[in-house]
Amino acid sequence: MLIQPIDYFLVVWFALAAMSTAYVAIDQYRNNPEPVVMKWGFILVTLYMGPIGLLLYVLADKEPRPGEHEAFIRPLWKQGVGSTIHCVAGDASGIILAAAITAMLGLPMWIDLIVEYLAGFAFGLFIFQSLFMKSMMGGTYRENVRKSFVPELISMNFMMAGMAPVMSFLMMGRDMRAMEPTELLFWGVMSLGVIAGYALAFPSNVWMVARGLKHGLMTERKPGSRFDIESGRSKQTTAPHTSHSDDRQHGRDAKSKQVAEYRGDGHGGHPMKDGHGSHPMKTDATRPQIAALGSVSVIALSIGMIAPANWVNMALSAWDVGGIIMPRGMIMDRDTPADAMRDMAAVDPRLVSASYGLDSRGDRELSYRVENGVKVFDLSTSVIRWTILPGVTVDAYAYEGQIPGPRIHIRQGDRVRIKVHNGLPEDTTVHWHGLILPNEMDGPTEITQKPIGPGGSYTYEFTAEQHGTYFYHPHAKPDRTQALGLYGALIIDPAVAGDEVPTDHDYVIQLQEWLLREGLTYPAMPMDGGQPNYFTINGRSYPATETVRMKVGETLKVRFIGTNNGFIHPMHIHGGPFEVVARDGETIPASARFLSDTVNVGPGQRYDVIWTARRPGKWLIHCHIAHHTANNNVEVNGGGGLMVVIDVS
Ligand SMILES: [Cu+2]
Repeated sequence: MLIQPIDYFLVVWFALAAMSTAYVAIDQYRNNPEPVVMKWGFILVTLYMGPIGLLLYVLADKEPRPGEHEAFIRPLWKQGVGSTIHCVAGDASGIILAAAITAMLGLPMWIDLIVEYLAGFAFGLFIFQSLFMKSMMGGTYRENVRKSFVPELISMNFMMAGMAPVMSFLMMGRDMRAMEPTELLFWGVMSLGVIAGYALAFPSNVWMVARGLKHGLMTERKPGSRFDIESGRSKQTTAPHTSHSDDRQHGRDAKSKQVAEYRGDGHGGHPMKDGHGSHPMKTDATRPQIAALGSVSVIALSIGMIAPANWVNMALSAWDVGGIIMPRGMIMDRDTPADAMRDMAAVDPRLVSASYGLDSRGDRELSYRVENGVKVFDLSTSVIRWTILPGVTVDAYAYEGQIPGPRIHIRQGDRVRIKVHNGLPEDTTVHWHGLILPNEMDGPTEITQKPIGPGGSYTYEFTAEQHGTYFYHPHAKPDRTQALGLYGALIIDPAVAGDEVPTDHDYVIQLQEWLLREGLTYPAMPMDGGQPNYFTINGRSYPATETVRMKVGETLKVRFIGTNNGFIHPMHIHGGPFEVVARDGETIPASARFLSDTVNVGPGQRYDVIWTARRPGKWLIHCHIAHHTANNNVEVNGGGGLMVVIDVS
């Protein structure tokens, strides 16, 4: 599923890469006169580098017209391209294969890099470089491995110097889907890494080709093959030499002249008419030059492998954090643990099992059945998409598919049994906030009970001894899971009707903070990167909140519940003071009740207040932190977020 803009780009990229690769593969076999190992080099590199691989192929290697390959590939830069291609084909194949395997095995990033380097070097040396050399120069495989070792080492070092930091920073960046081989993003990062590695390895390859340390491109026209255009042509098709280094080199190689009309040491195509042409490759590079280049390559490699560890936690693996997306602005240090990252990660939109529009409201009374005098409730959790404003949805964790969760409305003295089923991708438990009950029914995970794992169940049973305004919420990672929507009201009517302060209307207000960015929902929390930008009352932001309708002279009981995690919300009602009649479920004795127009509702707190409609009109209930009455800083119809209108007629 495409959930980020980068995903759309990657679809385009890989479609182009597939077409480019198909073209190069077909053209190599139909039209291009070069050795098989080189054909495969370009095919693989085009697979990894997409349209860029295709560009390199047509600019540097593809025979423009029959018979021109030898002359076409002669320029030094093209020879450098060829040399880099067969390095990258081998190295990148090893690195990518190793990256996919280490990710699936859950090895930490720093071990991944070492395994990838070794695999890349082995692939490059034992397969591409040595086979290429052998097809070029003949001789034994072992001999060619020995001769290829130093040039391959230098090239591989630069290749990995480019590829390693790209992998480290992007795989361990905000969008850690890049760590999962099952995600398109993983392959996108690999492609970008190969491009960076290619760019870094190219200059050293040009030099090594120029100095006869590596071979670049060559032409192969096997007698009788479709590329055998030699018969009927004179020898000049096999390219005259142009550079002075050629002449110098040729003096030395005089003995092999009749075999190799053109040296393959860098500047030209090698005719290989018989398909077995071979000649010794001589280098004029000095040992100090090779040693100096080698040491620079080692430094580049060290920087590429080690420098990212200054910023990202290289001890983490794909098993730890693969697939998660972090909020912008979260401080992720080199020692930020995986748990901290998972705690703040976005809800995976692909886990959403149901979507609800503005026509669905939360806080609906939960129905029950009576079994042997016990009220039995079912309460299940799942991942849903919930609409908080027209066109604005959050991906939430919800009880019974609603935000807030369903209201559990019982009577003091009731025996209740609540069967909780966990449909979330992570642990949960339920805590019955403020209730006096048996310890094992209280909910704190690992303290009074084992967590309810994904797909698991747990049955809570207790007798409601108190009455008043309560609520329930998870006590397994509430930092994350309550912030994502797990909360619901628990309203207990008194056994004795006189214990209730009577009013004409009764309205429950459950507060919540949300962090919604770029189509992803993160658990809002008071820390860097976690600050909320949307706020809801009963699962809606103003102007999508409900309107309370009443008449002049009527009374309204507002039950504020701090179901949110992060802020103390100063809840204020316009149109005159209200009377605070209960706090945290406990009714305040008549003599101690007090008038106020604002109550600070902290997380977990409840206030029952009674407001009288003194005058007709529209009177507001709202939070007095002004930012909490805006929707992502936008005010619509006079506000947003934590606002409810009381319409008095
Ligand atoms: Cu507030």
